[in-house]
Amino acid sequence: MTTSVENPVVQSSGNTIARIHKPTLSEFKQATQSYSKPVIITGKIEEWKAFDSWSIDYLNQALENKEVKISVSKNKTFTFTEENDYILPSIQMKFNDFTDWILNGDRTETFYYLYQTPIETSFPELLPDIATPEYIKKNVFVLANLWMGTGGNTSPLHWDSVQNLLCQVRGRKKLLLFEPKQTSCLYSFPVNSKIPHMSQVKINNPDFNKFPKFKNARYTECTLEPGEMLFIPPFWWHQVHSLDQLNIAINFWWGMNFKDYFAPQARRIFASSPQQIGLLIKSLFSKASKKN
Ligand SMILES: O=C(O)CCC(=O)C(=O)O
Repeated sequence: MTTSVENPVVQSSGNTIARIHKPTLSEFKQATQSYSKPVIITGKIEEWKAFDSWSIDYLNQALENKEVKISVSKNKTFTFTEENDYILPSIQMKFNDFTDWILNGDRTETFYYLYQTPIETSFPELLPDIATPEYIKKNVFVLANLWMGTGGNTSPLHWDSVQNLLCQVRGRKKLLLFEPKQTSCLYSFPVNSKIPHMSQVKINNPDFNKFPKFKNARYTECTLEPGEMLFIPPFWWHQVHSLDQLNIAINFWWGMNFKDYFAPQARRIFASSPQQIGLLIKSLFSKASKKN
C-alpha cells in the first residue's frame, strides 16, 4: 500500500536536498557545510546486514516473540498532547502479533507504531545487523533507535537538540523540513511547557487566524528511499510521514556542536533558563533509554 501525503498549504523554499554517494568523512563535512545542512547519503545502508536480511520472517525469528512496547494512535498521528499528559499512549504486545497486524493491512481502529525504541537496550539481537556511520564523531554518546510501522504514520512538526542520521531500511519516508531560522513562523509550544520542541501548527491543515505568520514559512521536502540516510542537523524542524505498508528505520542521535547553541530555539531556551538546554539533552536521552 502506498500512502499519499498532501503538501502543506505553505510554499516550498525551492531548495532540494542533495544526494551524495558513499561520501568520505571530509566529503560529508563539505556537503553538510560542517554539520549545518541536511544531506541524503546513498550506498551506505546497502552494506549493512539489515538491508539484505530484514524481512518480517527474519525479524520474527531473531526477536523470538519478545514483548515490545508499541505506541498507539486513533488517527496515525503520533504526538504528545495535554490530553494524554504528554506521554505517547502505548501497549505491550508480542513482536509476532505486531508483525501479524502489519501483514494484515492494519485494518483496525487503532494504529500501531514501534516508536523511537533504543536498540542497544531493547533489541540487542539486532545490533550486529547495523553499523554506526563513520560521520558520527568517535567517543561521543550515540543513541540508535528502531522505528517500525505502516504507511500513514505521522510524527508531527518538531525539532531535536541532537544531530540525527535517519536511516531508511524498508519502505520510504516523506519529510518536510524547515530551517531553524523559520522558527518565528512555526509557533513552538512555550519554553516552560513539556513540549517546547513541538510546533502548535497542524501544518497540513493550519489555522491561519491563530498562526498567521505560518503563511510565510518555507519548507523543503524530500522522500527518503530504502537504503538512504538523511542527516538532519540539530534544531531543524521536521515532520515525518511513513509511506508503504512496511516501514523500518533506524535513527542515530548524537550531541550537537558548539555552533548549534546559537540556533533561535537554543537562544530562546537559554534566555528563559540557561540550565534548560543541558537538561533538555539529558532528558531526551534518558527518556529514550527508559522507554522499554
Ligand atoms: O520517523 C519518524 O516517524 C520520526 C523520526 C524523527 O522524528 C527523527 O528521526 O527525529
